[in-house]
Amino acid sequence: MDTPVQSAASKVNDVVSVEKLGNVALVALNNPPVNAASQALRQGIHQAVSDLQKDPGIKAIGLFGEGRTFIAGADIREFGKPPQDPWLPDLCNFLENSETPIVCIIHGTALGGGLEVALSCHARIAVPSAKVGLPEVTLGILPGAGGTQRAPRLAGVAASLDMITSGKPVSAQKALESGLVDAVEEGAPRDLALKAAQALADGTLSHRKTGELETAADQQAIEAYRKKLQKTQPLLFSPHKCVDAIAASTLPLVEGLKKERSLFQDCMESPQRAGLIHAFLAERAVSKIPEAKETPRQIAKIGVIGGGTMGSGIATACLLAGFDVTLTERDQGGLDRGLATIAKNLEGAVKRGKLAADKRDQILSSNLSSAVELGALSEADLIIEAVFEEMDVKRSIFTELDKVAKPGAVLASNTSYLDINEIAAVTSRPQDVIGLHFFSPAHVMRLLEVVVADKTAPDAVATGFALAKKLKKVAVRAGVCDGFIGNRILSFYKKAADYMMMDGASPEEVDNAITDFGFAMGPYQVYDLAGLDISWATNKRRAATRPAEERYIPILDRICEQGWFGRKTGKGFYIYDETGARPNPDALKIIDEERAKAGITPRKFTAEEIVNRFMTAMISEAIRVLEDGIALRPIDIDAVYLFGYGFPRFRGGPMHTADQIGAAELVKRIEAFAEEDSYYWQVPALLRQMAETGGTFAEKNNG
Ligand code: T1G
Repeated sequence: MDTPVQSAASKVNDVVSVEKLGNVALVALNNPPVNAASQALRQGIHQAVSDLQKDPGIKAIGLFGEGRTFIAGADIREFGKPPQDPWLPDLCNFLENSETPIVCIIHGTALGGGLEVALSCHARIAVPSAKVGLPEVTLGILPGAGGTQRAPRLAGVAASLDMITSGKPVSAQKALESGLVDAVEEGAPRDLALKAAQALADGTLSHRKTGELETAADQQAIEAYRKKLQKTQPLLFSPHKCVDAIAASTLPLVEGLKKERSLFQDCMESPQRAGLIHAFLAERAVSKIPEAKETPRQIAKIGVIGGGTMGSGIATACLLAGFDVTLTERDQGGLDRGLATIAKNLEGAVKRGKLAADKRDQILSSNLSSAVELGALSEADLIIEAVFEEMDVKRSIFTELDKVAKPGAVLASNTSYLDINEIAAVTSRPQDVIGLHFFSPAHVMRLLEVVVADKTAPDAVATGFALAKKLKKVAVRAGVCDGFIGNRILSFYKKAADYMMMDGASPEEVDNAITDFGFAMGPYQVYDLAGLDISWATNKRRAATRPAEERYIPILDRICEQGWFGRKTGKGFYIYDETGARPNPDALKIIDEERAKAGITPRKFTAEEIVNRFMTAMISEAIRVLEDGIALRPIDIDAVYLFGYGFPRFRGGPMHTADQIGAAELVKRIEAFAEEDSYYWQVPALLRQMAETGGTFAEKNNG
């Protein structure tokens, strides 16, 4: 092969450049970090290809991405803003209609609009490690640049339904098998682009316009999916629209694209779209903390104190992430139970296909050790205490840790409510003490609250965040207060639920309203799952300091007095047996008795009323958490609730929901509720100010 005549790469704009090599040209995309299809990228590609089309010497074009990936999708940050030319759908049509054939090289992740650009090219080659997908549904939308029309033409209706309604990416190999890509080849993207473009020009690589193919109708698959999604995603908007769009792919391309556009527009206008994109951004925003520039301390060996559910779960999470873990307990019995729980957790990971059986064996034999004394933790780089919630016990453990831990080791407490400053004060090294608040089950739940005490060193905070990253968790920075971000808010709105229960709503009515709103569980299902005895103990702990003005609902205490602690005893607010869960008639009797004792005539609460009170309570305490500086930004609170408390992702979190409701309406609601209970229902100063002078929580995320 002759060496092609080469022209120096010329820039089309800041993010796109063109290189001519003999009778082919390469279009390189360079829009870090993920080559998002921003206006500049779209404009650059359009300009480059239209210029090349006019060059009679250019017979084929190779399109590829520089950096870590091909186009990872439309630029999410442009959503909701007025669209700027060229539109991605127009760009895709323009590329497909190009008489100069275009081959694209996929590396990294070709997602959403990125894959749609690829599907509009005339041939596609992926490197073996590449992944391709149409994740739009996870953002509350559908592929809006021809993805729902072109994917079925190449891969068929059934495979497209799987991919588009799940949003899950597939491997290059799978994409090859389904027909989404034409070949899988190893190589650097530019080299592959050059080779493939030359093959196109030579006629040795076949090419075609996807839009000219026909989709084979598959009404059966469409109907099966409609039924399935009605069952599995009844609250979500966009998955159903995805099916409608794919069903239209048997129409001529122009008509199918029109249908896709109108369904896409419906999704764009849905509040679920805004909520889901907010959730996507929240997951990433929380890592932007003042300590982000600090170098985290090196962590290889982790000590976990306490082999209960939390300690074993934390140890499991650390083992799965590749750390060496030493578990300690007070006695051999406790240790054996903890080790058995870890083994069971790992076995679960094997069953779910997350861990190979031989890797599990290796973890158990080489990475996990145990002891009944804290002295065994002298080598640990990070020690996480996860014993029961008793300040005296925690203080004595940290006093001893101060003696045995090596200098510079991070000393963490997994406490859910207790004061980290008080714990740190018993050590000679408060700069190394931090809260790492995991959520149960700790090897599954994604949230980690990193609680920063008054004297915690910035690099210890950075270490907490680095650990979360290794554990694939979402870390949120929290300040010290009773309950930090999540549990402080929870303690508050649980009371709103209890007040409704006392005044006439049954636990089941409250739970149904809250799960219909989209929460994974209602408050009484959560109480029963977590163990009523835990809340009972908290009630007792707080009894002495409970303000006289606070309305106190003793129902949970009465239920606990019967020895009913929820799921673990088979009875709580609900009864649990082989047939599932049903309301506990004896608990309902207790509720009636307590109402009678207090002279309350029960009244009806509609589902809407229940949700309004519940959400207004949650939001008002969330605002106080913000006012107190416990959370850095509103979006941190949203992340806590999305990743730790089963908040419906499509609603974006409590603060996002507050913006949807509006400050003025929230103030109005609180003032109306305050007529019954002016101690509990108080308008936070920040909310009142926003109601009077305007502004949103979203704006405060950037401040
Ligand atoms: N737009 C803008 N910014 C994006 C982005 C995007 N599509 N994707 C990622 N980022 C930012 C992200 O916020 C972060 O920023 C940085 O890039 C690194 O991301 C018409 C309408 C590509 C697999 O849904 O799944 O196309 O925090 O930390 O773990 O039909 O990002 O550093 O400031 O996640 O290596 C469809 C979403 C759009 C892809 C890389 N595309 N992105 O993961 O890094 S809708 C998506 C991802 C669409 C069309 C429709 C992942 C990734 P910062 P990261 P990563």
